[in-house]
Parts: sequence; structure tokens; C-alpha cells
Amino acid sequence: MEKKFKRTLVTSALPYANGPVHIGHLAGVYVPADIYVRYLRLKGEDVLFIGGSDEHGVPVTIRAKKEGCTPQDVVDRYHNIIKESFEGFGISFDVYSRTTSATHREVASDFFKKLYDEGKFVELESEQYYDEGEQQFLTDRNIKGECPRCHAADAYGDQCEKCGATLSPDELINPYNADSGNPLVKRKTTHWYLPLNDYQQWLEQWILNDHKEWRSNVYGQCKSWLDTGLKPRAVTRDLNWGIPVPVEGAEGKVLYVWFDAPIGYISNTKELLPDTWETWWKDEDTRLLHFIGKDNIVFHCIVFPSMLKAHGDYILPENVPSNEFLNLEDDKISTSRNWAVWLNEYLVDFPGKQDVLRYVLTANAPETKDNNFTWKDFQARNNNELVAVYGNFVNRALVLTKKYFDGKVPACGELTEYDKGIIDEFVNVKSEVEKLLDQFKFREAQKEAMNLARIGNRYLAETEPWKLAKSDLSRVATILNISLQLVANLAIAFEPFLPFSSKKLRGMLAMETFEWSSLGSLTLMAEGHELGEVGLLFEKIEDETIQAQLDRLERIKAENKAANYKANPIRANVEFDDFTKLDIRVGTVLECAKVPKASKLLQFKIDDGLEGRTIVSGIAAHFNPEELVGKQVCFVANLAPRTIRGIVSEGMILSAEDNEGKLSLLTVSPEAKPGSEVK
Ligand code: B3M
Ligand code: ZN
Repeated sequence: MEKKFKRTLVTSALPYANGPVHIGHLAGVYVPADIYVRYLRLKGEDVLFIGGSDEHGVPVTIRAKKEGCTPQDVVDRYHNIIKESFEGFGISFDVYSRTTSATHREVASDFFKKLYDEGKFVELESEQYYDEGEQQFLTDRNIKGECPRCHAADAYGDQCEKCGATLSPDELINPYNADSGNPLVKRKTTHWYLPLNDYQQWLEQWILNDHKEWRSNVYGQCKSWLDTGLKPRAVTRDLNWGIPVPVEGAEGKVLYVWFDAPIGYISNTKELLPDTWETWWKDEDTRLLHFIGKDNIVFHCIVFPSMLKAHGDYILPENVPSNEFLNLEDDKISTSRNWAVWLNEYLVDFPGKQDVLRYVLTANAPETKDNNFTWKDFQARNNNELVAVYGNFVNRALVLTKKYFDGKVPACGELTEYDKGIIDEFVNVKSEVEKLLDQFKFREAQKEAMNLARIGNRYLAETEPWKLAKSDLSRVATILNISLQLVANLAIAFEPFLPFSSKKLRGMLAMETFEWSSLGSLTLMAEGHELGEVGLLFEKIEDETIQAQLDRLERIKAENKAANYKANPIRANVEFDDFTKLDIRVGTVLECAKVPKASKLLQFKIDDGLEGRTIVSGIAAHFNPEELVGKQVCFVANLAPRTIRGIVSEGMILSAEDNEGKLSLLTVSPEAKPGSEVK
């Protein structure tokens, strides 16, 4: 028997306040969490939605160094940007706080202290990488070196971004400080560890036996961690940014960010409800849910639950709906490469279109596998689904009601068999949507809501009330009554997914609120009720708008390419005498033409200051022959003649080739006389 809970506590991962949030965050965590919370609220359930910024950790210190400011400056700035972005998209947190708050510092510190006092940690001395120049220990993320797997030159101490391998700093070849570039030495340091191995058996029971219903990606990752066998994990770090370890003799040490961040869920609840927060965290009748991305699974399913278990006072998560990743235009979203659609920029570029992005991200939600966001798909879903199906149906129903019935809901007459069929199709939508939402299948649930609009659209297209107005107005009344009931149902069904549009639609219907429980009802709009002002629910997005976004991404691609460009390594040395053996000359191109039937070859006639010569060169793919005539080029003059396609080639034209194979002709200024020697 499934347990009945009294209330639901929903947390969503606390984003690092080291940069703005992007569509990957929204798709992976915040939109699904928000849909779910809105759904529970609509059902009248007791629910709390906790969010906040994760403001500690190395990424923040790295950013601060880069920008030449303090870590506090960094988190102040990004916390506000992130918070505004979430507000902009209607992510309806009950609280959005931060891990630099006084409440959090106290809660996290007390949590650690309790575990410390009760002997729940093991204290271990280990050798860690240390930068003698900077006099500092380095965290995994601050260490770079050669990847032992793919031999990329700049893998991080925790992961190689090139091949994706999970690494530990000890595996890196020739590790160095990512900031200073200094080579590293090993030095002894003491840290506190949570002995996860002690929780192994309990976790196996709790996850693998008791929570078989978790999403298969989540369950699978947990199983693989457990199968490998858990080891003690350090919960403190040598770092000067974070919550100080509240133990004597631990100066210069802070709580590991992944120790304090999840406690942030508790602190933020306490900040919101100083008197009653414990009901939400310590009462078995509370259902705790963590919405996260897949890179956070181990922390939320294994580490944090072990911390909670060790503490003893807290409930454990009932489920951890985690998504896979969203890519952007077939490439991994990356903050450092600026390969993202930033939410704060979207809100400026697409004012009033928050729901369009919410819709597209849910339609493409990476629920079971990584998924891809493309601007073309964004446009197509807006134009072909939101505008052409949902918006079109709503608009026709409302405009026709205005036209034929003065904007008042007409009376429903006798239903035809066809009407009954249509109604049969949609009365089940409530139970369908609920079933899917209860299973965290947001993508399918939204599809189900959209299906309602499709039914409506089809109903109007097939009954064609505009043709009946003259002959049978009472039939038109019935059709429009049914259509308006459907429109009202759409406002309810889409409310968790597209809250802005539902609000707009309720305005057009002049209905303050609807009950979720009445979804599927055919009596939502009373006869004679007067509609509000009718406008467009969605607008078409033009090609130019999409092109502007694609152009931006192209620019970023080009910038990244330029920033990453590295010339090929220099070849082995040669003796000076070897060099002087080459006779390189300047020549003027007198004629240049493609060699017939040889797509790669150009034939040159060169003025070499002597008798003139012919050179055949395999560079036809790179140049337009006419444009080369008159140019001063350089060529190797004493290369032994070779016959190519029946033409004797006397030399070789020189050009410069970059490491991507792009050629530029080596030319000299026009004053250089033909035959001048290049030395
Ligand atoms: N800040 C990692 C992330 O943003 C981390 C989540 C913390 S949740 C307690 O992916
Ligand atoms: Zn690698």
C-alpha cells in the first residue's frame, strides 16, 4: 500500500552563484519542479517549494580571481541575477535564499558539530597537492594536468572535459595549479570524513529494495555506486571561502561545499518558517522530493541521505526525480565556453514569451535521455503548436462568441453524436494528466494537455460554425458553448505548465480562478457569462528573430575557436646549410588556369626574371585562378622538375597552411622584382 503523506516538501538544486542560469538549468530542474509544485497547489495540497543559491565552493573563488574581485562580490551579483531570472520565468519558490545567509551558517555549522560530537566522522591525515609559491592547498577543481585516459593537456582534478572521464587529482600526469600554473607538491593535511562505507548496507536496502520506483537513470546510477563499494568522503577542505569548520584547531579549513549546500534546503525552510520548519523536515508525514540534474545524483541519493541518517532527526527523500542533460544545437551547454541560452538574456530578447520557453523545454525535456534544444525547433513548436493549435482554437472560439453572441456564453442545446464523441475524448484528460504528473512524466503530461487543444481545433474545423450562423444559430450556440468549455479546460490543464498564458486566458474568459478538480467539466462557463477582452494568446515568431539567435551562437563558436587556436608544434631542427640549399624566388603570376579534368590542380605561368616557367600546383580548391593573376608569389625555384598530368612543373608555389588546412598564398609587396631571392 502506498503511504499517504500530509504534506510535500519540494527542493530544487541550489545553482552555483558563479554565473547566470541557462536553459539547461530550467529544463533539467526548475521547470519540472515548478510544474509539480503548481500542480499540487492547484489540488489544494500542503506543499512547500525551496530554492536558493549555492554560494560556496571553488567555482566561486575561481570566478572571483578571474574578475579581480572578492568571492562575496561574485555571489552577490549572481545571486540577484539568478533570482530575477527565476522570478521572470514564474518559478514559484516559497523561499529563494542563499548559503551565505546567517541562518544557513548556523544550521550547517550545528549539523557538522552534532555529527562531530557524536563521533560520526573519521579524522584522517592524507597527502594533498600543495602550491608552495601560493602557499595553499588545492581542491580537485583547481588542479589541472594531463588526462591519463585521452591525454588532453588540461584535464581537471575531478574530471576531464575532453573525454568525460571522472578523475582524482592523483591520476593526473604532471599536475599543476590551474590558476598560478605552478607545479605541485604533496603535503600532509587533516580532514574529517563521512564513512560512507558504514552506510553501504543500509543504502542498499533503502534504495535498491525500498525505492525500485525511482527513475531508472537515478536507480541505475545509485546501483553502480553501491556495486563499486562506498568509501569515506572528506567533508572539509583547505580553503578560505566557505563555512569555517566549527572545531578547535581547524583554522583555515571550511566545510566542503557539498556538505553545506544540501543543508541549505533545511536552512532556507527555517528562514521561511522559523517556528514550524521542523514539521517539514522531521515529521514522517512529510514527503521530501529533490529535483536535480544527473550530475547531482550521488550527492542527493547517497551522500546527503547518509548525512541525514547520521544526524538522526531528519526524514529522507521519498523520490529524487533527476533529469539528464539538455544540449544546445547539438553541443554540450557550457558556462565557460558561453555556449548557452542565458535566461536573463532570453527575458530581454523575448519579452512576454516565458511560456514559450517553458513549453519547448518541457516538450523536449531530457527526462530519460540527453536531449537537444535548437532554435528552429523552438520556432516550430511556437508557430505550429502554441500559435496554430492552442492559440488558434482559443481565438476562434472567443472571436466567434463575440461575433454571434455579443461575447456572452451561448446556451448549449441538444448534443449530436459527433459532439458526444468529442466530449468522450476529453473527459479523461484530468485522470491522464494526473497519472502522468504523479509519475513525474512532465513531457507526456503536457502533451496530454495539448491534445485537448487539438481536439478543440478539430471540433471547430469539422463543425464549421461560421457557415451555420445564418441557417442554424442554435446549433452554433451549442458548438460554441462546448468550445468555450474546452477553452476553460485548457486554462486549467495548462496552468501548471504555462502559468502566464493561463492567467491571460482567464482574463479573456473573465474568470478569476478555476478549480483543478473541475478539469474535465462541461459546465465551467455558465450560460450568459460575459467574456473579457479577447487578444492573441501566442504570437508567431519570425525567421529574423531566430536568425539573430543563430547568428549569436555562430559568433560565439568563432570566438571559441579563435581562443582555442593553437599552431602545430615546430618540427625538428635543420642545419643552416640545409636551408640555404633551397632557392626560393619571387615571381609574378602571368597566367593561372585550372588543369582540365584535374579538380585539384592549377597551372601557373610565372615571370621569374629569366625565361619564365610553368608550375603546376595542387591548390585549386583554395583559390580562384583569375584572382591570382598579377600577384607576386614565392616559389621554390630549384626543385627538380616533375611531370604532372603531362605538364612539366618547374617549381613549387608557396602558401601558408593553418592546422585546419586553410591556405593563404605567400605574397610579397609589388616592388619586389621577379626573380628576387628569398632568404
Ligand atoms: N550547486 C551543483 C549544481 O549547480 C550544486 C547543486 C547543489 S544542490 C544542494 O549543479
Ligand atoms: Zn580525457
